[in-house]
Amino acid sequence: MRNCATALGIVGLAMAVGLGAQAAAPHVFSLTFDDSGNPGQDSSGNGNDATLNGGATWVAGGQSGGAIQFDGVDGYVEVEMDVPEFNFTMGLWIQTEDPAAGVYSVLDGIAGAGGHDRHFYLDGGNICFRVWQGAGWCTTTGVADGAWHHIALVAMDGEGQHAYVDGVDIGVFDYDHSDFDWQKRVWIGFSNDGANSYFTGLIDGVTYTDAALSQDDVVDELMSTAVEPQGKLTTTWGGVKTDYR
Ligand SMILES: [Ca+2]
Repeated sequence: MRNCATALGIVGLAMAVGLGAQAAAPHVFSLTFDDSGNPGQDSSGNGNDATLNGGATWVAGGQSGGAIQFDGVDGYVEVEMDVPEFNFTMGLWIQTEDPAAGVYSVLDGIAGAGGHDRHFYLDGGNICFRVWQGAGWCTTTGVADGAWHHIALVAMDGEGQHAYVDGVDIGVFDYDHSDFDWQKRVWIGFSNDGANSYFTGLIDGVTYTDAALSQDDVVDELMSTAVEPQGKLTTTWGGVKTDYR
């Protein structure tokens, strides 16, 4: 009986922890760009604030609240930190008409000097990814139509990569983690793998999460970071948004 009671206690504790954790995914950083006075503020609580560099400027009209506008020349947003190589999820909202833009990457030195990895980039308008030592891979999903699209990549140990656009599963790839463990910074609005390395357009709601999120979590925990009560998305995801902290 005593063992049974202990087991029940553990189950109860696990449920409590589970319930407590459901409100927010374990973001390494979460950038909403909503504060014009401090646009790089990390809202994850981890203090991994971003800096705006070159032709990257804050604008009021984002996917939700403010966003960052990138000039396609030398603009990028940087989070200078080490991020997980295993069981991670990267996500962000983009609005662009450049079919060959670099979008998001993890770098050693400035602009990828010394190594670069975990690329989001466009090729022929379609969203592509590369997690080293896996090869680059492209989906057949176009996102360079000038509309807002949410893009997420999940790397799950033993499973592989899953890509999502606007919450829809749009592709898988077998390499399940990154071997690039000497990186020092994350750049938003840039990828060495894009023919145009620097992004042209708007980016909002950027997350790096220390977990391989499910498709439901991508919708609940990533897309909602920037969803406001306006337009079509609210109708679709409004019930979910109220759970986000
Ligand atoms: Ca925003």
